[in-house]
Amino acid sequence: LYSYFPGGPMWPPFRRSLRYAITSTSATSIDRATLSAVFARAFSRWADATRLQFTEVASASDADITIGFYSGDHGDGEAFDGPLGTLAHAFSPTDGRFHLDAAETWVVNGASSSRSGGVAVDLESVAVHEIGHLLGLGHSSVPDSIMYPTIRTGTRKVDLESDDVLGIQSLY
Ligand code: TQI
Ligand code: CA
Ligand code: ZN
Ligand code: ZN
Repeated sequence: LYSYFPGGPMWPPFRRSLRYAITSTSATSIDRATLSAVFARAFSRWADATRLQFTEVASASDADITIGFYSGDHGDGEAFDGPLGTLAHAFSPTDGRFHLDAAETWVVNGASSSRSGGVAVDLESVAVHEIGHLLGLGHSSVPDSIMYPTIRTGTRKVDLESDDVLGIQSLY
């Protein structure tokens, strides 16, 4: 079953249209247009299950949600750890920060972003999971759900399970 963060934080009911900005991409070799497309697809999975709408904006100052790639210690007390381990993290509502570990070998549509030969991590799968956290979902005990706390490396899992849909629909 799905879960929420302690206290059930959520985006308030009068905020059904959320804006996101992709703000820090210098630490990744994935090009900007590709990132826009991947995150747009990831947000649309959640938009399709709710009345929420997501729009990309250019500037962090206009955004509710900010997305960026960082290496190691990046100033929020949750340092990244190099390849594998922590892949990304997102804060609960209404913080809106979503950070990705630039040290991962991110894969988009089956194509790797680096030639390092590291273990491939599917960017869209991680994005769909982290957006669940941004919206207020915790982890689920259903193994096939997006919000299950582990994923096999190299796997692509981007479709919401009925458990994810029930969880987000009871919140929004
Ligand atoms: N990052 C953890 C995660 O997003 C960070 C985390 C641990 C966390 N406990 C939390 C975030 C509680 C919110 C609430 O779960 S991760 C996966 C999965 C990670 C893991 O890098 O380990 C995905 C990121 F589920 F596949 F294991 C994305 Cl999809
Ligand atoms: Ca890592
Ligand atoms: Zn961070
Ligand atoms: Zn998680």
